[in-house]
Amino acid sequence: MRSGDAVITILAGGTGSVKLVRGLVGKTGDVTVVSNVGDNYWLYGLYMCPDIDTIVYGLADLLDYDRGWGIKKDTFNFLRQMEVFGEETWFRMGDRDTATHLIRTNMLKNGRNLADITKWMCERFAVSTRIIPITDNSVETRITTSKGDMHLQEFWVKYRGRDKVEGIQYVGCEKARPNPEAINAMHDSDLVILAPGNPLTSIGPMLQVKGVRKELVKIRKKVVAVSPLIGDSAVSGPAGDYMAAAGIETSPYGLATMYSDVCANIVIDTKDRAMAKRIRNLDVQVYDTRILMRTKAAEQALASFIIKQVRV
Ligand code: FO1
Repeated sequence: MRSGDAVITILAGGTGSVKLVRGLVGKTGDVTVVSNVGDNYWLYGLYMCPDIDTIVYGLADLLDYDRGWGIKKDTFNFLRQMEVFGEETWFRMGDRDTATHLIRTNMLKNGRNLADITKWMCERFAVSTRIIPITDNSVETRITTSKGDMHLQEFWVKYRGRDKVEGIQYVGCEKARPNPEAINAMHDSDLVILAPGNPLTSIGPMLQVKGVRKELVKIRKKVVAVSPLIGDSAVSGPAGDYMAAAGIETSPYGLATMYSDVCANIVIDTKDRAMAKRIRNLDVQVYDTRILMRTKAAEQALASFIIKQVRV
C-alpha cells in the first residue's frame, strides 16, 4: 500500500465489475474485492466460481478481454473430448480454466474453505489484491421462467437468456454466513463500492447474505454504487430484463431505489444527468461522468473519478 492511498472495498460480480476493479487497482494500493458466489456452478463434478475467476484472471492479465470471461488464448480440448463422451458442452470451459476448477474442487474435497482456496489461487496467479468470497457457504441464484426453475448459468448460457424472467431466488442465503474478513474490510474502508454489476444477480445475492445488508446500512454514507445502466439499457448483460421482471424501473433511478437503504452515493452516466433530481429525492447523492469502460484508460478514468470526486 502507498501511504495516503484511499482504502477501498468493492463488492463485485459479473463481467462488468472486473473493469472497474482493474481501474481501481491501477489507482490505489489498497483495494479489497468481495466477490459474489451466487453464480457458482457444479459441472462434470467440478466447482466453478465464475465471478471469483473473472477477477483473478483480470488482475493477472489473463482474462479474455473481448469475451469478459475465461483465459485468453485458452484451448478447448477437454470440452471436445467431453462431447465425444456424449456430454453437454454448452458451457465453454477452456483447458487452463478447467485446471482452476479441478484444483479448487480437490481442495474443497480436502476440507479447505473457499476463502482460503481463493487466497491460494491469488498467490499462484501473482495477484496481490485481496479477493474474498462473500461467504464460504453455498448460495445459488436460480431463475424462474416459463420453462421452470433453473440455475442462473443454465438460464443465461444454456438457454441464452431467451425466456421471460418470472422470478429470482437466492437459494441458501438465509443459512449462509458472511466471511468475517469481508465484513471487516467494508467496515475499515474509506469507500465501499457496489460495482456496476447486475443488481439482481451479481450484487443482489451478496446483499441477501445475512449481516451484509445490516453492515452496509450502518456505513451507508461511505457506500457508492456505480450504475450498470445508461438510460434504460444495461451496459452489458440482462440487468434490464431482471429489473423489469422484478417490477423495478429499468434506469439508474430504478437502481437507486434498490440500493438507497445501503448507499448514499451513486455514479451515473452524464447522459442520465436529468435523472439526478429524482435520485437525490431518495437521499442519494449523484455524481455523473462517462461510465462506459471500453478501454483500460476508461477503466482508470472512472476509478480516478470515484476516488477523487465522491465525498463521503
Ligand atoms: N458465459 C457465456 O455466456 N458462455 C460461456 O460458455 C461461458 C463460460 C464460462 C466459463 C468460465 C467462466 O468463469 C465464465 C464463463 N461464462 C460464460 C461467464 C458466466 O457465465 C457469467 O457471465 C457470469 O457467471 C456472470 O457473472
